[in-house]
Amino acid sequence: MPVAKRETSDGRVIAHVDMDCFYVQVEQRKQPNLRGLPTAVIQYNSFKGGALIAVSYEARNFGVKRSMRGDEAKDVCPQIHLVQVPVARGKADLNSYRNAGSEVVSILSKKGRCERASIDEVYLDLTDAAETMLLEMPPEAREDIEEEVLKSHVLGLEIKEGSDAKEEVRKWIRRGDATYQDKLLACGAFIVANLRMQVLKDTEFTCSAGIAHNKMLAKLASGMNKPAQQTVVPQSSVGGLLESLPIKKMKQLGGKLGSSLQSDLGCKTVGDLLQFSEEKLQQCYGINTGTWLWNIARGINGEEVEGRLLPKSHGSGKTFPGPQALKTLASVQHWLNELCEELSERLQSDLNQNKRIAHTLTLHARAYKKGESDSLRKFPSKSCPLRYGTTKIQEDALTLFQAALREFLGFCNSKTHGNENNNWGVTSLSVSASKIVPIPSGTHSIVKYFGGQVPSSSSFNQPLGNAFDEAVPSSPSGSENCSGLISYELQQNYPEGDTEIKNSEACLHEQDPLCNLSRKVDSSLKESSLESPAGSEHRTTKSEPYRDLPAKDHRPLSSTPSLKAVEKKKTAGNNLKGNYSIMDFFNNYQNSQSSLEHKNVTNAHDVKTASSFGLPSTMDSYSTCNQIEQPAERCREEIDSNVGECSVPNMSQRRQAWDYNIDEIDHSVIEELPPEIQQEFQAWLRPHKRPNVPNSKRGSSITHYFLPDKSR
Ligand code: DCP
Repeated sequence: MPVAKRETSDGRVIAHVDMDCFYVQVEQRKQPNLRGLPTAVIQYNSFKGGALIAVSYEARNFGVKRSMRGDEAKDVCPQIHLVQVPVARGKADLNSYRNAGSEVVSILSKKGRCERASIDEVYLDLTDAAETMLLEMPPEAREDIEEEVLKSHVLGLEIKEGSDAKEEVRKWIRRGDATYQDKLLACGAFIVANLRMQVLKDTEFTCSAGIAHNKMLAKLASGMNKPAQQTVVPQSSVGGLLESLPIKKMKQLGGKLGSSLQSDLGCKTVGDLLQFSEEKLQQCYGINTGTWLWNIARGINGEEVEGRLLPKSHGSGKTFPGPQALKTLASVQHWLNELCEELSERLQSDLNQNKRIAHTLTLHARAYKKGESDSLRKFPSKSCPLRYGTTKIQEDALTLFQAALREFLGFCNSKTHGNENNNWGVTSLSVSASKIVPIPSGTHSIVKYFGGQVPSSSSFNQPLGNAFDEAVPSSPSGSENCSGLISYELQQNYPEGDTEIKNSEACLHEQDPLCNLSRKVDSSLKESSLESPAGSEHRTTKSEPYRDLPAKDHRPLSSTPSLKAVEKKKTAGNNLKGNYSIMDFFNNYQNSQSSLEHKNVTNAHDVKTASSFGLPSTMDSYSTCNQIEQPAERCREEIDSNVGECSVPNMSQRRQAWDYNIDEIDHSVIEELPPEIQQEFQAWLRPHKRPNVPNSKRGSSITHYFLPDKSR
């Protein structure tokens, strides 16, 4: 949902830089003989010559479009060069494109705050650099203006027939009566032109850019003059730009909201929105969206450029169109394994290179169910805490898929499942890792993960910093949380599959392992379904008694989307920061949990419900209870019988009391931690190590988390 943000009244210079036919340029750099020739990058699919995903401007001149297949492209442009996207694990390998994007980002980020918005686009806040330039060398004082600056397009600048466009731009840049904002934009034109030239010099890639006073306008402008050009949006031209801009062209209006504006309010262009009052738009679309619409009609957008050079999430996906749809659990598992392997590699390299860890694993899929009118209904996205290690990610992704499939199909014993084969087909699969946070550097990090109080003999007695918010894992909100780079990749960059796994067909009847597993997962879901707030998309399904569940399936699963719940959860957790995050962190690395743990572990829905009644959520209770020196069973009784016993106001007190014996820590659990944390952990443990501590001394609540897992 769009978020309305007030715009600062100070002048700003924001640029949106977008690479030109990016994958083609990357391939042309690999094969310089293709430069200047009509070229397209295709996915490796053999059907009608594969799908085009990037088309060079030379090929576009012949009428080649991205929507075409290779054969069609050859029809309209017989001399076109079709380059296949690199392939790994039977799917497109985008690493070379990602790395090329990173090269560009490292150049662009030198001049101001930089936000990597997708694999090939970046926002820059150049306000400071423009202000400095304005002070040191104002545009009107410039005699020599680089060609690249003069080639800028300035919206609203009238270029009379026969006049020299570059001369007009020079005049616009140097005019004495320019507003302060326009002077800043003129400086922005210099800075961006220089950056683009630098990118070309260092990477051999061309890019285009939009320069405006906010992100929305900069993004609109960057696509107006491509390739290798830049467009400036002076404040005075905003009205004219939006007046003729088709509603669907505006970011965030391409979907249902845009359609509703067209059909319900009769708006064809963004400018048409001007006739509606803010109140009217709020009545129709809610307070926030209404205000946002009122703002965009006037070109107002206060969104900040986030300083983010790394992706918000990682993902790996693949589509299986038409006859390639996956129809057996075995084939789904095969592809999930491939996707998870890739995801795991990327998580590992993010950890190694950037010292970041991801907290949430999400599975998205598209599927159909044969012979039913609702066969197009959405396959639910599912998420759970992310455990590092390829096998664990694979296991968890499969469990998520099974839970989602079960929900998608309805009850396991419904008639449709008797005919076990070909009742369903999966046309796309993806796994993503989100909620990525940096591991704080140095020894401080381990303290952060431990929620404040570390053993008194340790040298890490400092209280927790504010890193706990970061470490709080939460349920992602489906695609909303997979925004930015990864959402783009997942939604648009799927290669098409050409492999059909002919393997043992999955069975969906009562005896089927999937049925059993799904039931188990449903049971775990039921825990939260019962408490789901009204309106939640979470679907309650038939469930087995909770006590029958094997520990393995007791990890929390949450149905997406649940943004609001996550927000609530954050609020509810404000007083609980440290305690909350450490428990979540270690839960992620536990292979199994006891029934008690399951009972207490929750998902966002639980949190929302509990919080809304002013009670600590079950998760809060979970954290709280395990931080005090009490036997776990006693604590559980307290949760069950009197939530107030484990209530929020006591948190700080209890946090102080949290302590445990080093010897109680099961080292096999530590081995599952990210290497960085392991190292610190080991260093931290060494001085305390005392062999042969009798079991009877193991009394603290932390034991609950670190005891060896007997089920393994
Ligand atoms: N991409 C893809 N599948 C899509 C759309 C894009 O794999 N459906 C990839 C290939 C593109 C890259 O993402 O090169 C960037 O996408 P853009 O939409 O920015 O398009 P291009 O950079 O190719 O061209 P343009 O110059 O029009 O921006």
